[in-house]
Amino acid sequence: MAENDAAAYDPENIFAKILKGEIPCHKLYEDDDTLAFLDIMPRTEGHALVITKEPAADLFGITPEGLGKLMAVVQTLAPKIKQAVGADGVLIQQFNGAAAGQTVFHLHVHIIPRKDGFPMRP
Ligand code: D5M
Repeated sequence: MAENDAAAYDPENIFAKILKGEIPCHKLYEDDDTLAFLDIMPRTEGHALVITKEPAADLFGITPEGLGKLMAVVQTLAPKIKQAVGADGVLIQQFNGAAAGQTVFHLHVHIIPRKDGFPMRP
């Protein structure tokens, strides 16, 4: 974990339980450092999440190296998802803290494919 402004990490958060195999997910990709799966409340078709295996509550709880690995997976996976659902663009989104809209306090990045003329659910 990074030695900075990191928020406290709850090892029983929902994504930690997915990592432990205690609750299921629709897995898209996995490697030693990351797991990607479909969002259970998709804002568009193909809405996916990429999470770290390193226990970090948010962006500020991970090392630059770990963050690099996470974003490298986002960079590789996003175009594949975009192509799979026939999207025209892809929104990459990431929240830090409840005030910013974060609801699951385990670092994750949203991959949200967007189609021309199709609104995104809130
Ligand atoms: O959003 C957290 C996101 O995590 C939100 O889009 C729903 C999603 N979520 C919550 N529980 C699950 C499970 N069990 N599987 C898949 N997706 C899930 P944020 O606002 O970025 O914290």
